[in-house]
Amino acid sequence: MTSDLLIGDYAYSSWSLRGWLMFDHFGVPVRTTMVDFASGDVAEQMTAHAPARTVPTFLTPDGVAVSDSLAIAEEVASRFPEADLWPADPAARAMARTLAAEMHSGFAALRQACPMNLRTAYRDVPVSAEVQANLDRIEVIWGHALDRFGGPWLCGAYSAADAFYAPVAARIAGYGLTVGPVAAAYVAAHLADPSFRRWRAMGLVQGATLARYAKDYAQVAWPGPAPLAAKAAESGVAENAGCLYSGKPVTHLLEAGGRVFGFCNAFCRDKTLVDPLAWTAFAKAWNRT
Ligand SMILES: N[C@@H](CCC(=O)N[C@@H](CS)C(=O)NCC(=O)O)C(=O)O
Repeated sequence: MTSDLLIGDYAYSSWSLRGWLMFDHFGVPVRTTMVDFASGDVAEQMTAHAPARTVPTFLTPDGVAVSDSLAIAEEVASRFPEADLWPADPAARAMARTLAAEMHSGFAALRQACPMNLRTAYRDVPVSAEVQANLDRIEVIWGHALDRFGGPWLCGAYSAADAFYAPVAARIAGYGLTVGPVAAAYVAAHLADPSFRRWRAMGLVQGATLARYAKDYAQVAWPGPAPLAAKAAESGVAENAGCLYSGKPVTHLLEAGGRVFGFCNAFCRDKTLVDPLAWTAFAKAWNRT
């Protein structure tokens, strides 16, 4: 059964990214509906699901609106135990829950000063004492967990704790904040993570650019791995007979490395051309010789 998740804008909604990663990164199918931040009040757009009033909100098949990322983690973990959201090892699980909880209730200065914005990256960003204290604490807890459980993710394999820190990593990278080599490697792992890249790719092609998230700092290129170069094509014959994602008739084309691939709508073509190899079906087709 497919789950339903209400999300905010891909580029700006850090809590939505966390909620969505609880599904996407763990292979739990999810159908998303966007509550558009450009269209006014979030709660007003969610009156059908009241008393929920924030995104992400997981709509359970039995009619509960689970409207908090930590609760979503627990509900997905309970309803889809085979997804292994939390580590199986009791010590790693205890640490993962501790880290997720500290993120969920903490780091207000960093969150306030550096709102997530996946559409740009900055340099020479001033760092207040409060933000530096948050960064210092983040380095301590990340370093402790990575050392104890051996990485590459906080508690070994990717867990819900990492989903909670994905937007933190995006802020550190996007605002060019200085951290030590261990934390920097963990941030880089998030930027290279295909799930994170898929979310960001959707953020670059859907939703308005909102002035309220813009900061007046010098902008730089996004610091993640360089994507495979691709562009929209007006003509050509796709290698794949049906859309790479739906199997439906091809209406939109993408060209990469002199090869043409087809999709059944503009959004799926466009999200793919931003970062083609983040998309499993594209990567499979690309690697087919
Ligand atoms: N504690 C909530 C926070 C959710 C939250 O604040 N979401 C923001 C978007 S990132 C929101 O819906 N804001 C709309 C509003 O507060 O009106 C969680 O963990 O999910």
